[in-house]
Amino acid sequence: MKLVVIGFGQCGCRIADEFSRLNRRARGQRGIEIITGAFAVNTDAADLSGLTNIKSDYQHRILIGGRKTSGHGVGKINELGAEIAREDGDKVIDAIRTTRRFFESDAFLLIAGSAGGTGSGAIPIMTQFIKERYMDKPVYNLIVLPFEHEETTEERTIYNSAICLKSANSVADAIILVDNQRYVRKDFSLRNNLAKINALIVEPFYNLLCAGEETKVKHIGAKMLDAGDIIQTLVGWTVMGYGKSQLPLIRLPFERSRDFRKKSTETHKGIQAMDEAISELSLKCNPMDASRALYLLSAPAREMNMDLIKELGDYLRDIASEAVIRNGDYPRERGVLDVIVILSELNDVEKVRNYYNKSASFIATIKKRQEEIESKLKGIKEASKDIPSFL
Ligand SMILES: Nc1nc2c(ncn2[C@@H]2O[C@H](COP(=O)(O)OP(=O)(O)OP(=O)(O)O)[C@@H](O)[C@H]2O)c(=O)[nH]1
Ligand SMILES: [Mg+2]
Repeated sequence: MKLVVIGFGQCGCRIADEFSRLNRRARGQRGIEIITGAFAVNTDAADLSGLTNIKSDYQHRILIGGRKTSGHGVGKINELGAEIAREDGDKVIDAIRTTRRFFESDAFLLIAGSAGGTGSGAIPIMTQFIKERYMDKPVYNLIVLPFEHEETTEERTIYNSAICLKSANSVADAIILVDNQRYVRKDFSLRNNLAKINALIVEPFYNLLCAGEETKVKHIGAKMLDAGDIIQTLVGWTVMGYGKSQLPLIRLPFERSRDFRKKSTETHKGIQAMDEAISELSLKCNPMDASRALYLLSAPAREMNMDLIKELGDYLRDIASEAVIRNGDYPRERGVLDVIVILSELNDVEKVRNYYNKSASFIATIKKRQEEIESKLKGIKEASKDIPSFL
């Protein structure tokens, strides 16, 4: 599957930059293209300069809202981010038009953090713009939710996230939710290592996008997972998971592949990887709420067998029993077996619901505060009524 990737704001741009790196890896290691165009859109000029992989010309690193922000961002005011996107959105459309291999793209992936200003406001507006112009291609969002410490220290974090998610959900074909906090659960040092988190967010896309682009027979599985399967799976609220098991690099001659012990070890490793994918989903959710699901098993050809694929299917069927499940196998890497799981068309996401609930009370607080300020201002104005003025 080939994507046009567009990042908005600091978070979105850095992750889009990571996708650009992923494409270079696919080209170098596998001779495959998975990204037809990668763009970074921001109101902050310094952030755009800090990227490393996306081409550095003005049609790939796109500065918007220059007049309004003088290149310094919108300071978490996502209403301003949305307004700027409405005014400058054409710059992005013009840039997409220059993508040489645009016609080969299967879908758009727009990326942003929900808690900031630029990305949070721009992503729903640009999703709508792009959908109106390119009706034949799905437009997906990947939205990054804030760390817990951001939610507790800054009220605007939750409010921004709620507006961003509600707006995006009304226009995007699917929203892949990624919770920053999930990535620091096991390794707290990651809180300060966004680059590492970005690499982890993007990693599952490597095999997922490559699998359907292979042309060499030895890399085509018994059931090839292609763009059609992915497009059929991605609908509405979506989460992804990724798990990996190491395998011995070399098999000794006496470890015959028909040995029953070896076969049970393979199955065990496969289940272990899927277990990890499910427990490390990009956002905590209940798999029973998914109406669609997909899994892709990538492993050396000789480690894969139909039993293993079936076992993985049975496992997923048990935990996501309401879902239509698609699957694929991808004969590839030496020494590792990995499993990617997508749960989509989720009919409930607790975290999103909580953002909505908390924001509803926040809106009332803002209104009350605004009224208090206005009444105080009125008081001081009233008191100054008889004082002469130089102006
Ligand atoms: N995973 C990840 N999250 C990030 C990154 N940069 C920022 N964030 C998160 O994104 C949110 C803030 O959004 P930003 O992208 O910095 O904001 P922005 O869109 O640039 O908007 P303004 O700076 O307000 O104009 C916070 O929740 C951060 O934790 C990143 O590189 N990776
Ligand atoms: Mg910024």
